[in-house]
Amino acid sequence: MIEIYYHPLSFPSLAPVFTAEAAGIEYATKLVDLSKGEQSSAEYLAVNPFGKVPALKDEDFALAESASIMRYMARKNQSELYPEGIHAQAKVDQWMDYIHHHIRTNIGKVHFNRSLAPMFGAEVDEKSLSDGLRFLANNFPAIEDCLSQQPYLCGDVMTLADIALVAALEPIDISKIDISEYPALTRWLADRRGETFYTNVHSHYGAELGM
Ligand SMILES: N[C@@H](CCC(=O)N[C@@H](CS)C(=O)NCC(=O)O)C(=O)O
Repeated sequence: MIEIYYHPLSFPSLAPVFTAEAAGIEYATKLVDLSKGEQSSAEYLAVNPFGKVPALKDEDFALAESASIMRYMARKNQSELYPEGIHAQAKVDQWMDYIHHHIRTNIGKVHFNRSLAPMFGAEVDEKSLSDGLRFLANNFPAIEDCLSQQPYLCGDVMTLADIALVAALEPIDISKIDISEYPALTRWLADRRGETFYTNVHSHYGAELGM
């Protein structure tokens, strides 16, 4: 059975977990306790040499990087989440890249400075915080525009791109990132969070740790 090494507060980790749920793939999660530095243990580095979560093990095959893991699982199971065809897959890839570089990275900046730094006594970087908020304001409109015209990022059916976006948006509540000025995105997120691929994992981000 596929094993997904993860931490529940790591939103990159949640993307492959949501993918496995949405694709109906049997999987087990293995907690990597980042607070204890388990990501740097020799045992874990043998699975993910980058020392980060998530990682996947499928028998003897090990893989790092959330987007690569998502594609691997979808391809292996011929899931419609990564529809066949060079153009269809390129569009999914396009949105996954956009979400990774322009949404997830900037949510990470805001989340770190508003939630994680105070939680762990780290220094808040005000410039990084304001950059994150500014870049999000620049990049959310493209998503709003897309979702106001069609039900999912790549058209009429859910794909890996949508799952990547759900995972990227996980910390917005705890880190008070307001998306209410984007009504299509707000509605879309509420709908996705009501689906079993999400509710089978948790009720909300941080629920596993009583947050
Ligand atoms: N590009 C990677 C990012 C993974 C990542 O940054 N994971 C963080 C948790 S969100 C991590 O493991 N940090 C531990 C460390 O850097 O020591 C992916 O998408 O899988």
